[in-house]
Amino acid sequence: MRARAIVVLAAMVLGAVVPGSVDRQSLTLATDVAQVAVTPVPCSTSGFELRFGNSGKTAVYADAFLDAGTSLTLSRKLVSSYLPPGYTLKVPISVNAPRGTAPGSYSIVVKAGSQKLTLPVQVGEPPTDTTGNLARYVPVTASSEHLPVYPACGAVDGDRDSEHWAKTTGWNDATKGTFPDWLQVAFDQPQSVGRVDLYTLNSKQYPAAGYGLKDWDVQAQVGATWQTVAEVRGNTAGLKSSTFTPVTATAIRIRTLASNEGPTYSRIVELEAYRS
Ligand SMILES: [Ca+2]
Repeated sequence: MRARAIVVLAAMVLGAVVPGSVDRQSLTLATDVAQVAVTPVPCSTSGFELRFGNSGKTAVYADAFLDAGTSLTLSRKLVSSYLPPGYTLKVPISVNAPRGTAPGSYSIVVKAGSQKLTLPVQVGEPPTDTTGNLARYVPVTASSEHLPVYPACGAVDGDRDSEHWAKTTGWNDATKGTFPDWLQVAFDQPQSVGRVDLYTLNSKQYPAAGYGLKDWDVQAQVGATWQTVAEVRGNTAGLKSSTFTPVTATAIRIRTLASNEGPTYSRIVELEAYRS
């Protein structure tokens, strides 16, 4: 203790800066791009790399604060790090815009010490589906998500290929052994729906009969109430198409009841909804 006290005292006498006392003037902020373009769809992969550096001669602990206002969502709003002298930390930041975000110019402001950086963001028009699939590009939610590789948005990304499983192109819940789970898509305005196609996991390694969804209900939100419009039981196929008398729905939900693997997980590679 005595030796340490002497070292600290010596540092104070010599005017040295010990880590923790931030030399705010030495912090640097930069990005790898001059602007971020964002498409307001689920699973959008827009973003940038934040370069947070220390140009000083002493190590610092420092924070960078990111603010995107209320329209955009960021994967991180705070980057806290130890920054050795001359070191630049590179942090990937993803940027998303909810469906319905007005196309136009936005910005992200990053602050660290006395430094401030403004990064322009351009939000584009949402893409238009040309296949008649009402679930494509619309907001999707789930009872739980097994992140990071099985997000709910993977079930509406247009990729039906089970060989891409575990690469964010399908949904897997996060409550092993517990059913029911649910996956839901919500429309901008009421849509007439008469058919729902569900692609469950069916790869060479993980065939549907062993790992796919076995039992589920197809439900539609009509007005304020949820109606069960189809019941699937004992499924062993990779694709199950459910047709029913069309309903005018604001949302479609898959309520999962059982997997062919037994009490494990719900797995949906793609969910599609059509008028008929
Ligand atoms: Ca998919």
